[in-house]
Amino acid sequence: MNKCFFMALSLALFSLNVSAQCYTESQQQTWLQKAEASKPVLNKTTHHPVREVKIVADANAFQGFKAVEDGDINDLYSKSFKKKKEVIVDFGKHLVGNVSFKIKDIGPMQDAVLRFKVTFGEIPSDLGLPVEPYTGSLSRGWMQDFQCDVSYDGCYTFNRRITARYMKIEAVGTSIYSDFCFDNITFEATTSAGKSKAQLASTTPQIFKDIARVSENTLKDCMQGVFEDGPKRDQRLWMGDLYLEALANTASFKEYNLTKRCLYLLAGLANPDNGLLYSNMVEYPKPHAQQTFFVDYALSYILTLNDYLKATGDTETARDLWPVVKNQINTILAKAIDNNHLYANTGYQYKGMMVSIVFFDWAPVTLDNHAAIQGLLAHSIDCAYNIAKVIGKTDDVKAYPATAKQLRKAGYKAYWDAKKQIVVSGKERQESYTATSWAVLGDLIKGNEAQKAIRNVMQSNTAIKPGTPYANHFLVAAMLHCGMNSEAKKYVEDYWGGMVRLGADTFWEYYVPDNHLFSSYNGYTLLNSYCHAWSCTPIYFIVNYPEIFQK
Ligand code: RAM
Repeated sequence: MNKCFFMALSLALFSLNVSAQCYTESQQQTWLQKAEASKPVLNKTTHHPVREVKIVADANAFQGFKAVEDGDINDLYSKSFKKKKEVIVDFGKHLVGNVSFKIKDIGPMQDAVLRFKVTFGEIPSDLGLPVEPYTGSLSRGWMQDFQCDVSYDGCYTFNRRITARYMKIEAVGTSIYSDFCFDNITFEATTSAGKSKAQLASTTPQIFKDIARVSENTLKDCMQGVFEDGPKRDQRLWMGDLYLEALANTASFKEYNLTKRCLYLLAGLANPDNGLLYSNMVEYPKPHAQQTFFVDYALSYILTLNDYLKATGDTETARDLWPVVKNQINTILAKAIDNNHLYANTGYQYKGMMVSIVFFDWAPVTLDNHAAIQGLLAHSIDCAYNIAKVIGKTDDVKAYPATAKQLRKAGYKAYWDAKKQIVVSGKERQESYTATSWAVLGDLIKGNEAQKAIRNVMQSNTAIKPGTPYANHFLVAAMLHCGMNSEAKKYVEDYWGGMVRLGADTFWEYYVPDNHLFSSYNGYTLLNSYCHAWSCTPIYFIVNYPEIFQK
């Protein structure tokens, strides 16, 4: 399913007749100033290639390619590159930052501008799969392939941030009068993460130690000026990704200021008229939002704030952002809940105010999200009420507990097929892992029935499986929520462990075990990001459930 088509299908239209402003300009300016005050200083480390490799086809490797050691890396700094013409270097790990190289004359003298083609790869197949013909649904600009012209000073610095482990250099324009080798190739990596505070018990099985390490690497490389979704692509803050990053951060680096910054940025950029949060924002040249509204992402903001508040006790921030919390819930309740207490995402007129999407996953088949949003909404109301309790605002939201109860009752009635013991969503009674995960997490179904629902959907041959690690996270969370501890452990081991076994040193945006080339960008795999925020959460499970994952 391609992403644009999926988006078109899942569009629901919110129309909001708003009379007064929800936030004043000065309030939002203050939030943006607080975000600025929490801006992290990026830590820098310098790296050089550790080995030379070649990329070879291998049907057993992820996406059909692997990197194999080749040649002597030291030759790069002493022997003719004019003769060698091409090299692939490996920096030894996934890095994000600034790359430069310098060449050194070994011929009579450099007498011309030299031209190179340089291509970066996060994983071996980035350098194995063909870039052209380009059929991706997002900008061709995301591809990290460059033409580099090196003038007489011999130096070249890439003018944008690079995300890679591998670098392929081809000499495409050399001079008959000169020869050269490399003086240096340098990757100055950045992250706003410090040292992880996570300490795993010595009894932790090796596979979970490995999964924890790869989770932390993923999160670390996504932690820049904001919690980015993917440092290669889209290089921005998405609210759904933020929730999972914040959870993983609480379990590891504990850089709470970054979470705080992101919460304030999103609030500062929210739609002042209707109070709703936009789904994502870009930091540069100055913070600005992409003006789309994802209902589930807006709710996950509340989950993020609740987790942040629990972890830090920072009631000042929670008080500041309380109006944002209330506005998300009150607006969604007012605009999208029908008389039967069910979330109904049809029947709203589009009046140019806002386009709303209920996202949940880039699944290979279009998802019906009625059951999932019903569960998430009930859960978000609980989280909002919890925030209200901590900051003394329950008077504002007295009706929330009763509302959550009604939503659960209605959700149970509509989406629990008691006969088949399975969760069904929407008019077509679609069965999916994601609908089930959220029906469980939102307590639409509980206890034994919740366990049955998960087991049954996983045994179904027709139920829609998750497309992303994001949706897989909530499946594991649902298992843990209803006491399926050994199944949760096995799932993390098989799914994230599957990526580790395929050589991942950071976790990927997509991992569909039976279709490694899956991509929602018009099937154009090279657009996928291989260090992706929403994939980083096993560290959260491993740290928070030591009795399950550390024994
Ligand atoms: C993609 C990114 C991002 C996600 C959105 C919905 O663009 O993968 O992580 O949040 O989709």
